[in-house]
Amino acid sequence: MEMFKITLTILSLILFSCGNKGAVETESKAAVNASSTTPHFNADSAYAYVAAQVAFGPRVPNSKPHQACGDYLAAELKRMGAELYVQEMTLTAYNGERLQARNIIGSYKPESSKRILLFAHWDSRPYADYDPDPARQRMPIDGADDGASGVGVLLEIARLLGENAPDKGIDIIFFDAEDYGVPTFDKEHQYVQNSWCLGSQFWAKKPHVPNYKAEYGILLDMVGAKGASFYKEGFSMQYAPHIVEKVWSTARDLGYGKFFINANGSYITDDHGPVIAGRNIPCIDIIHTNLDNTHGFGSYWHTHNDTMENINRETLQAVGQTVLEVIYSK
Ligand code: AHN
Ligand code: ZN
Repeated sequence: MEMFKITLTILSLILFSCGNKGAVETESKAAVNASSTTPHFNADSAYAYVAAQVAFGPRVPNSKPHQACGDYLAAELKRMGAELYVQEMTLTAYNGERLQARNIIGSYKPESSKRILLFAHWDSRPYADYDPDPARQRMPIDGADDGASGVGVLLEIARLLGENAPDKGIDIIFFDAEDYGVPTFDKEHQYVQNSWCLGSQFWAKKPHVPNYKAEYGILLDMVGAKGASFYKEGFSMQYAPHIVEKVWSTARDLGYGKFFINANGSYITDDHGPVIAGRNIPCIDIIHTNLDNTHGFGSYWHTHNDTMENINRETLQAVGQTVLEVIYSK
């Protein structure tokens, strides 16, 4: 025992006298400050979450892949330590069809009154109405970017929230039936209003928590394509210009200015609309647009080319790390 004590004393003497301890300590403190408390977004992990959704097949309401993918998303949020809410709904589509749908919600720090809402749609479009091949326009699409990318980024953020408790409440909502809007080939129903964003319209009228309120919301829609460009979307600038500035300047500071373009974009019908109008929550939409195309989106939009081949880790990284920095910073 005595021998052991002496050995320990000698050992600590050696340890404490080795090198310039003061300098080492200063250096490690600086490194901690520089990296702040924001966790590192793993783009490989996000990519795998996008691929996992696409592997179920098109997530069209009333289909087997939709049911299975919804179960998977709910189980993942739960596994990542979120408090889970599943809002089941029967929605009516533009053509009168009844859709069995679910909004899937994961909450971190549910007791906190200061909250941030992050959301994306998890369904995929039942049609490829912009596909160049007319014979395939009535078939559902993979929706790797249109749907799965936003959910994939948010699942990676959920994983990190489970490991690094945030200092404020965070809600992640996967809205259903965003992409069931009237297709261009259906001449009978072109007059139907509000055919997009059915799940978020339902939630805005009946949120998962009565009187739900958040400080602000961030929608991720088509955030995974190679070479994506995110312009400052019209409704975002109208209702949440301070959040747009915060997100775009954070992205620029992180070195992602080539994705987050410092210029205004068009007004887009999307899930942020019902959340802004129905809950009075300022929201922004991070969405890839491209004005070279008549419809204003990527050339693969609502076609059979919206596949995993188009998904790029660098884009997922830019969006995921930027959103993380915004929600972990003061
Ligand atoms: C319209 O084209 C009306 N809205 C685009 C919203 C959307 C569709 N996002 C993904 N798919
Ligand atoms: Zn779509």
